[in-house]
Amino acid sequence: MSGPTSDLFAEDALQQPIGREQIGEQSYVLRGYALPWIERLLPELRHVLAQAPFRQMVTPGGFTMSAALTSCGELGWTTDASGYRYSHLDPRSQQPWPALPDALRELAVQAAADAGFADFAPDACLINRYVPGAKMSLHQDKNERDYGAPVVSVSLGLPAIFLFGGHARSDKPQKISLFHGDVVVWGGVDRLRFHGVMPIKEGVHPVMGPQRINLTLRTAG
Ligand code: MD3
Ligand code: FE
Repeated sequence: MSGPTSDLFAEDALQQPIGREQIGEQSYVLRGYALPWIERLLPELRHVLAQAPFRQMVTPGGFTMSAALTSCGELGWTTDASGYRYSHLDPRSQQPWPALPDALRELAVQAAADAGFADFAPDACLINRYVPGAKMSLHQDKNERDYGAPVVSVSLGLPAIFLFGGHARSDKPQKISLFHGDVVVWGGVDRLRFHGVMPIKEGVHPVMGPQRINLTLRTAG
């Protein structure tokens, strides 16, 4: 058989729908998954950023992070001298974080379901902005209450090389390229794996300009 039906699967033996790449036991890259949502997402993102602008945070160890960040949703992620944590108020404005936008929530819930995680209920979205040269060192995400819930990320703008390590910091990470519109879902046994982002290369994205923005949705509370 030929045509669109047989083309649904990139590799018959693996039974992977085209555009879905398994990168861990319970982790998938959904290539271009966010592209049909982009026209709704970008105005939502602009609205969030007007209320809660990007800021560079200082880690408890005294280092200024090269990625600038902000949040939306019930809980936002912050760091200062006393540690990393989620909070209901933006420390900059002393106001609640902007609400989690509708299209962003729908996209994340559908992506999670397509990757095998039904009933994802995100309450936090961390937004990272990387200019060329910015990176994120290898780390684990351990501030969320329930590791049973997956993490869904949406990549926008300049490409990145994502580092996907193991459960020990010393495990050699795999390198995975992420492009504008890619969505990644991590969960289950992969939820506590070390991960990071290599320094972003110089460039100008036709839609997003000279930056990469990553939206990470989680169940934090
Ligand atoms: C993999 N952000 O915000 S995607 C982070 O591209 C973060 O901005 C990166 O790591 C970025 O914490 C990577 C998000 C991500 C989040 C949680 C994970 C990847 C993960 C948990 C386990 C494995
Ligand atoms: Fe992380």
